[in-house]
This record gives sequence, C-alpha cells and structure tokens, in this order.
Amino acid sequence: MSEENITNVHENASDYNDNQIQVLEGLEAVRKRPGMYIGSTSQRGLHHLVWEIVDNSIDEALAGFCTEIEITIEADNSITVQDNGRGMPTGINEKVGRPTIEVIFTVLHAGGKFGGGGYKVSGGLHGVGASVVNALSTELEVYVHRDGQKYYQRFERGNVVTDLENQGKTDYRGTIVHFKADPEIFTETVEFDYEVLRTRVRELAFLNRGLMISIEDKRAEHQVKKEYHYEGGIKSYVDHLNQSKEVIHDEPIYIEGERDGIMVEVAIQYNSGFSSSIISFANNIHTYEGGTHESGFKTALTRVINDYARRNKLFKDNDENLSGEDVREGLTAIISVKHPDPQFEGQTKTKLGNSETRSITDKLFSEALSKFMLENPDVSKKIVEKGVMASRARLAAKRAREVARKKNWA
Ligand code: 0R9
Repeated sequence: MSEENITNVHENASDYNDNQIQVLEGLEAVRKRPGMYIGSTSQRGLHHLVWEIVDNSIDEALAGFCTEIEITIEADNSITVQDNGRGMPTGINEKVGRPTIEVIFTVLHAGGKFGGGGYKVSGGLHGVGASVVNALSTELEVYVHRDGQKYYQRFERGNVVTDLENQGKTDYRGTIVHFKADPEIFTETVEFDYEVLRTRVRELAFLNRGLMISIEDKRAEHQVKKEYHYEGGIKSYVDHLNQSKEVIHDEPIYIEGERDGIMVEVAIQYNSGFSSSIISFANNIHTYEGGTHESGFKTALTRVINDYARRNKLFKDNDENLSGEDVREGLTAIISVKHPDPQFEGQTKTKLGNSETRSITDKLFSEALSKFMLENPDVSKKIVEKGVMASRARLAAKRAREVARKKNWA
C-alpha cells in the first residue's frame, strides 16, 4: 500500500460505503512506535489489541446490527473475535483501487469515522484500530460473511499475503478477525490474562444493554467459557455492585434519554452504608477522572432531592439544604453517556470535557428523577431521610470540631 495522502471526504453521508474512507498513511509508523498507538507494549498494551477489534464489533452493535460478540483465546494465545453484524463492506475502494477490507487493515487512519458521515460512539482509536492490530500481529486473518458469500484475506505483520478472496456460499452473517500478537513488539509477554479480559467483557455487557458477549479460553490449562448478557444494562450493574449490601429501596432507579445525539443513561440505588460509589463512562470508556457528565449528574441529584424535600415539607422551615455529600451518602451510581465526538481531558485522558454534556445530563436526569420521586413517595421519603441523617451527622461533627477548637484556645 502506498503512503500517499489520499483524502476522500464525503459530506452528508449517513452510512459507510466502500468509498467513504480517508486514507492517510502506512503502517511502518505503528511498528516503529507502537506505544504511541496502544499506550505500551506491556501486557496492558497486548490486551489493548483485543479491545481495538472488539470496539469495531461494538460499533456495529450500537448501530443496531449486531447482537452477539464472541472472543476466544486460542490454544496458541492467538485471539479470535467474531460478531454477527452486517459484515464489513466487501467492495473496492475507488480511490485506492483495492478492497475496502484491505484498506481498513493496511492503512492507518482508514476508518469510516474519518469519512465525515460515520456516527460511531465506542471508545478506541477512532477507526484506526484494525490497522494498528494488523501492524502489530505476526498474522491476521479476516473472514467476512455478507450477502450469502464468504470472503477471506490474510496479512502478516501488516502486509497483504493473500488478496481478498471469495470462498463461496455461506448462511452466516458477520465478521471474524483472528490475530496473533507479534513477540518482536510485545517483548514482555504475548500471553493473555483471562481474568483481565473477562472483567472488561462483563463491563462491556453491562454498558451495552442486550448485547451478548462471551469470552472463551481454549488454552490447555484453562478451558473455560463465560457468556455475559444483561437485559437490564447498567441497572444490572448497580444490582451487581450492591449485591452484598443492604439496600434501602429494592429496585435501582434507571433513567435514559437522548438529546442532540448524546445518549445519557443513569442507574442509582441507595444502600445503608456511608460511602458512595459513582462510576462514570463515556463511550464505554471508564472516566476515572469524571467530567461534565458526572458533574451534571451530581448537581441535578442534589437539586432534585432538596426541591422534593422542601415541597413535601420533609425539612423543618429553618433546616438548611442537604449538601452534595449528604445526598450521595450510601449511593451507588453508574452514569453512561454515548457521545458522537467525545473530548477526553485530564492527566490520564479519562475526564470527559464536552461542556454541553453537563447541561444535557443535568436536564435529562433531573426531569426523570423528579418524575420518579413524585410517583414513588415511599422510596423518595427514605432517600430524603438518609440525606437528612447524613446532614445531621455532618453538622454535629462540625459543631464538635468548633467546641474542641474553642477549648484548645481557652
Ligand atoms: C470481529 C471484528 N469486527 C469488525 O472488525 C467489524 C467491522 C465492521 C464493520 C461493519 C460491520 N461489521 C463489522 N465488524 C460495517 C458495515 C457497514 C457499514 N459500517 C460498518 C455496511 O455494511 O455498510 N465496519 C467497520 C468499518 C467498516 N466496516 C468500513 F469502514 F469498512 F466500512
């Protein structure tokens, strides 16, 4: 593949097609500086290869065409990812004169996202993942089942070994990618850790309601398979996090909404404990450092609970409002947003920066929570009481500190 910079931007396109890809550069750069593309060449970077391929399947699921993703650690530590989506387009990219599949796997920055019309929301390397994985694998094979035909192409260290070939008829539909990480790149290890993959697979199943994701380990010493599928999505995630806790209302409160192309989902449940666990995600990426979605949620939660308590005379007239910390005591919450153009900031690039997401999360969550509280007065009263107890404890501790300070001065 040449290193020419070919641009092929389609405006107003609403779907990918074989020509709607911008082709920017070759793969030598990836093998020279793998860390720039996958973070590191340690075991963490190795696992990154899996997520880059899985992200493409998840995008297909988010587009509404894929319901199942299977990940297999093969006996030789190679990886197979299979999805039952539409199958990658099998036509020729006119600008390059090569099959789209070949372009996607051999040219950096070849991806629908760069075509202008693509709408993809999963995390990852924004459409360059397939070519990066190919560049860093001793072998990569892709099988596409589409329109009743099966196609196959093989690469080695990013280079084309066989042209895309039609292998005849199939009843199946979907894409299968099989790759083997290159020990010349991953000098520490090329062995996958089943537990690391399993934990993230389960998280992805929680975050993508209804999607079935399985992980199988075929290595001699392991031989295990787990399937994850949550019809409740992040509501099931909150149930899971609170499973060993005493909850103060039976069902997690779940809200979802969409505005300006930004999808917001929140699930919350209070337990009798004193700590809070708020976990936020943007495009399936754990936003450890929080961001606008998390702050919009927190502001809305505090305001709605105070408004409800005041309107329903659950405060005494001279009681001050509950603080943010008061209303978060004993709270387990998952916030998940899907944004067409997420901006990640902060030291570890895990803080969502898009400013409009703050007000959108605030509005969607506050409207839904206000409605829930009006319709569920028994649960709402328990939540307010929990906050009032936290507030009293906080004010009592503050008074005790003041008394102690005065004593020390006396
Ligand atoms: C096993 C891993 N799966 C994938 O890598 C995968 C990519 C992919 C895909 C499409 C469907 N399934 C996929 N699985 C797809 C098809 C169409 C449009 N968009 C996406 C279509 O039929 O019109 N693709 C991801 C990128 C591309 N396809 C494209 F750039 F080649 F179009």
